[in-house]
Amino acid sequence: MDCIFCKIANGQIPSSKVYEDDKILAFHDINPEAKIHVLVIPKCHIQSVGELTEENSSIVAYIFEKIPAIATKAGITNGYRVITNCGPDACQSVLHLHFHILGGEQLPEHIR
Ligand code: DGP
Repeated sequence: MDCIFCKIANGQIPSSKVYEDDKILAFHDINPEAKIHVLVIPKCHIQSVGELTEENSSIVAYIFEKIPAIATKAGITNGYRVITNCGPDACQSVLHLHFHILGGEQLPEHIR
């Protein structure tokens, strides 16, 4: 499968890692939209929120359990925003489920 985030997850494409375990990877966004901008992905391929099912949705809870520690490890100390884009109208550009963590500065009310 020609998925850039699968390639990042399996090490074929390098990334600036913040956190990794057997299920998920967190790395700095190549095109940051805030002073600190980290992406968290499941290592298994799920296209988007729109592809979540009873069978695969536990990874989302797992990701959210890890997000506070990932944000701290990335250097975020004063709050952050978590965003996921799903589908064309949301401008999802990489079709592999991912959560943006944005922080490190006062964010505008609306971003992305
Ligand atoms: P979205 O628009 O929600 O699908 O966000 C995709 C994000 O992925 C976008 O902010 C840029 C980032 N991105 C795309 N390709 C790469 C890459 O090869 N490496 C890294 N670190 N980030 C990438």
